[in-house]
Amino acid sequence: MKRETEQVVAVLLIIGIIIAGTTLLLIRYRLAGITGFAVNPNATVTLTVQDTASLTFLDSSISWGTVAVNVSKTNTCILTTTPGYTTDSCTDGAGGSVTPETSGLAIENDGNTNLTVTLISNVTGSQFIGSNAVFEWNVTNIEVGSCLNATGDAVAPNTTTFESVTTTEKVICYRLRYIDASDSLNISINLTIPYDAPTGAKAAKLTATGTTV
Ligand SMILES: [Ca+2]
Ligand SMILES: [Ca+2]
Repeated sequence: MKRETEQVVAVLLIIGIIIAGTTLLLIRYRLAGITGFAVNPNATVTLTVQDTASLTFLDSSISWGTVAVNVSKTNTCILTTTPGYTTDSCTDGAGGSVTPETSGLAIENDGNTNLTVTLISNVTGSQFIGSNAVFEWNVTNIEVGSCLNATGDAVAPNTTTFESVTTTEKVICYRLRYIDASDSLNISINLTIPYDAPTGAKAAKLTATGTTV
């Protein structure tokens, strides 16, 4: 009897160990499964796009060639917005002959930020051509909506009529947009060359500057 009892105990122990082992395996399995569901993996990709302020001249020159002044003591008036020369801006009649220049200068915001654009000339009219010369610029949008005002409304650039160039920086557009469909300005030039202007080659340099706004 005693032996039988011992065998029973031994069997019970073995069963107990198996159950315990099975339980441990189940717990371990469940824990592994729970861990897999609980983790909620996230990934992030971050970067910062740098502002690039860039302004370029699409059309960077006006060349009128050789201008023959009028011998009848009238001024020669030339304008980039019309082919050849025009008498529209002259107060005393037609002038001489000039090589046609059908377009003015053109600038474009080719960066990725809006720009406040200023324009400056290195010379005045009299320094460029001679006494009593007129040297004027006029800035207009090439593409609709290119220029915005300080509060973000679409506006014409700041020189809506011809006005004398300045040798100090003049703001011509508070916000020239960078969006390609609306990012360009035209600079027309109007010159009046007195009949008695000193002869020789003449050159003026205009500088446009864009500042991130
Ligand atoms: Ca652009
Ligand atoms: Ca454009």
